Amino acid sequence: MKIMNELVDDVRHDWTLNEIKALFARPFNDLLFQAQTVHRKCFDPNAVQISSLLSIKTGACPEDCSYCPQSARYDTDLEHERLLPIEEVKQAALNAKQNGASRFCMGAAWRNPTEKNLDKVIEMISVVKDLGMETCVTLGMLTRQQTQKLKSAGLDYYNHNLDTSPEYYKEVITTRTYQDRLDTLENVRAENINVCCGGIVGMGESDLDRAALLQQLANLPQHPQSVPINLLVQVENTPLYGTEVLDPIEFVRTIAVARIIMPKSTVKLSAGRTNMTDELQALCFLAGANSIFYGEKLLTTPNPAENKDMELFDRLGIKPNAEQHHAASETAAA
Ligand code: SAM
Ligand code: DTB
Ligand code: SF4
Repeated sequence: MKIMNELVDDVRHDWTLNEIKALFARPFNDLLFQAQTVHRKCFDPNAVQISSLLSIKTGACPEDCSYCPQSARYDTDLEHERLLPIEEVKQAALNAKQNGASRFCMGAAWRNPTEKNLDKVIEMISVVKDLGMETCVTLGMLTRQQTQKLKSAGLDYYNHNLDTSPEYYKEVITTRTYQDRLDTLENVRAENINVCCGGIVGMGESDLDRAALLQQLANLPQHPQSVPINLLVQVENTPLYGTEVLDPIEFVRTIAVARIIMPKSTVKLSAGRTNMTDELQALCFLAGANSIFYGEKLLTTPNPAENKDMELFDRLGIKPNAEQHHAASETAAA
């Protein structure tokens, strides 16, 4: 019981920017040791959860997110697709399951779903659940009525990212506000759906912006159960194409600080892995990342091949999808 209480006490929602900056500023070895110590207290250090992604509606998005190849405003050579037929989704989920994924995440290039489209997505959720997989969707902004519907459909996770700090946000997106995102997250939490919420680094933000993003995430009323840390995938003709590439050591520091300040959350090493060496990914796992997107494609951009990831896991002695939590997790109530 004592251990449980100590772990519960570790979950703080009052992190100051100075505390977070001080973590970032620690000598690298000290920071990694601290992150790995926290990680071992809450998780099996050798278990990594794997999710597969499918874009169920691609491109022609009305938003202007300057990192995103799916915005209608940028000429990115993407083939636009209408909402995929349910059979195609089922087949993709089945393949993902056979390849070893435990969660299937479906993404749509919408500002928000219409009721008609939401009903179609709900059918998809139920087909994927019937295959025995966990479900996650990312569909843009949601009302409370819509999160209610998704909860009734048995959705496990909703992905909605804060993307960056409140200050840098307006440099990246102008068509919806930071508060819009916080409101959607509130609607998801209110229905006890697990929240998957993180951001993107390497968008030209400052050190302070990365610290402020993590502060926002850690000071939400509940830590997101899953925290994706994406490294910008630079796509030609998007405004952020050509941005100076982030120092990989800074990337590892970002993972480590996320692990320390959100000790019971799964930290997901997300987009950008095709530009990372095996050694850099190994450092990310050492820093506390314990989830990845798996399969040759993210939504529209490439991701490492399945056999390459399995080979790396094998070399590192990582067990895909093994039971992760040592203690009661912060998972949303069923
Ligand atoms: N349209 C919905 C939305 O934005 O909420 C859902 C899909 S959107 C593509 C999901 C997330 O993917 C974004 O919030 C962003 O964090 C991430 N993302 C998009 N393009 C990316 C890129 N080029 N590199 C890294 N992450 C990216
Ligand atoms: C998240 O944080 N990263 C994933 C998932 N959630 C939906 C998406 C990454 C997208 C990378 C660009 C692309 O493939 O289009
Ligand atoms: Fe649209 Fe989502 Fe891409 Fe923004 S991130 S342009 S909302 S698909």
